[in-house]
Amino acid sequence: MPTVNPESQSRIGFLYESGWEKRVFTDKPYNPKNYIFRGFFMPVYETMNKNYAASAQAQEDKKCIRRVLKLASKGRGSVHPNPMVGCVIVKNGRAIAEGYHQYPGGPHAEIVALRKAKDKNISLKNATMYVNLEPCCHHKKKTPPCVPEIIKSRVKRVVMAMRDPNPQVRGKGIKELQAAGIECIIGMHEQEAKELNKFYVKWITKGIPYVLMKWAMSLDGKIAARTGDAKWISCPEAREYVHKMRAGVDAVLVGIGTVLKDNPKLTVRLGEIEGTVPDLWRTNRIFRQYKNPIRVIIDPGLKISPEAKVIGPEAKTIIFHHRLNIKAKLELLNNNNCKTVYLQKNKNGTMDFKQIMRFLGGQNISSVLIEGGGNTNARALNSGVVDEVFAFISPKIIGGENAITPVEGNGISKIGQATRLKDIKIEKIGCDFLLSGKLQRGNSKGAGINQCSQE
Ligand code: AOF
Ligand code: ZN
Repeated sequence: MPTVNPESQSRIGFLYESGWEKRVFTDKPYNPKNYIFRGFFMPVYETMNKNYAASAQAQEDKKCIRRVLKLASKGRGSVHPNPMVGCVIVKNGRAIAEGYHQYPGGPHAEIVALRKAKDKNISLKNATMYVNLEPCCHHKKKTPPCVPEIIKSRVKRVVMAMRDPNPQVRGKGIKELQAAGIECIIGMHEQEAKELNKFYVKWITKGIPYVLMKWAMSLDGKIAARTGDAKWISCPEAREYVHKMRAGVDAVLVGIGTVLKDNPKLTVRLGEIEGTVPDLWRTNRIFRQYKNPIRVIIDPGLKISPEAKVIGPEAKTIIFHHRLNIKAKLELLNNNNCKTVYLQKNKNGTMDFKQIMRFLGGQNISSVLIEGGGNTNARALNSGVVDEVFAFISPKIIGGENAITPVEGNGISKIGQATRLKDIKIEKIGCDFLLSGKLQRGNSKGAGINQCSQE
């Protein structure tokens, strides 16, 4: 299996450098108001003064939070829709226990670390707990809340990167810790923490998944030759990168056009490797490092064949359609690891991506990778559901006015109306380039691409 440079995964799997210092370590005279984070109702500035910022303690805290973020990221692809959370407990300058949240329903990172410390019989009096997300305090969920256990452990401080945006927590965990006399420091490496858990943050606050869109094109902007042949525009390393992206999301979405043309499987094919993630899917007794995403097909006319490779035991498939009176076919599909979902067409005569995303969010799907053809991509962009675009660019020239491009439809009439990306990154992946960026909000609808045909 070819290896992928871990550095090249920064957008999907690794960290950005901190913006935290800029906000907290200022040269301005100390003013408590500067240290109250916007919208937060509790003063957390006691420890955010200049003395703290310049202290060896602050440097130590930052280092530990960086370790916590790394630990947390080990849960990528297996904890969703839960957040990735890591925890380190430090006493007298020594890390005595650490852990991370491994799978939904499993113990939270704090509990894993607390249990390890307990096994070692170490008193946590005067210890500091580091965690990238505010500890949970709510009930009516799979596991008991962490805050009471943290209070019982008698740690002195809890340093965290960000508040939990879950409306059931959002500051209440901190409040309970502070009420028990535990010092809380909030906002350390906050930007990285939010980036790490961007799927969770969007899903838990908006109820819809974070949407990535990926395409692979030639230097002249074609995703296939005029005959439809597309195997392979991108190099093996770039294709492997896409499999890693699939392994990191909850669902992969394509239109029926792609299914009929390419008959893809849309599974993760990185080999079954003995890994650290338990066999959540109970497919066999071998530990799998990667899970397959749910496959989502937009198929208005329900043209899909039950023999298609996107249907089968390897992964679940959700098919959105608007056909009535086809009971036999629906039964056949539904008995084959599929869920068929009837959706009304919208006023443009196409399926409403917003509705699709709301449905998927309701199924606990917190991230979707769109690997559509040009029409699916156009409609998804036009509906404003896309958060981030990944364009693999291969140094090949295909040519041909009938060779399709990554975003079809009518397009815009004025360049000023173009959909823009921000936070651009360019990476070299094998012999291809990957240009990725987030969609600028308020400008995410490419005008005119709504009139493309249904794929
Ligand atoms: C933490 N540490 O490791 C995680 C947290 O269903 P449950 O019991 O796993 O609870 C999920 C919720 O708990 C999730 O929505 C988020 O608010 C919090 N996740 N919190 O302190 C962790 N995974
Ligand atoms: Zn918890």
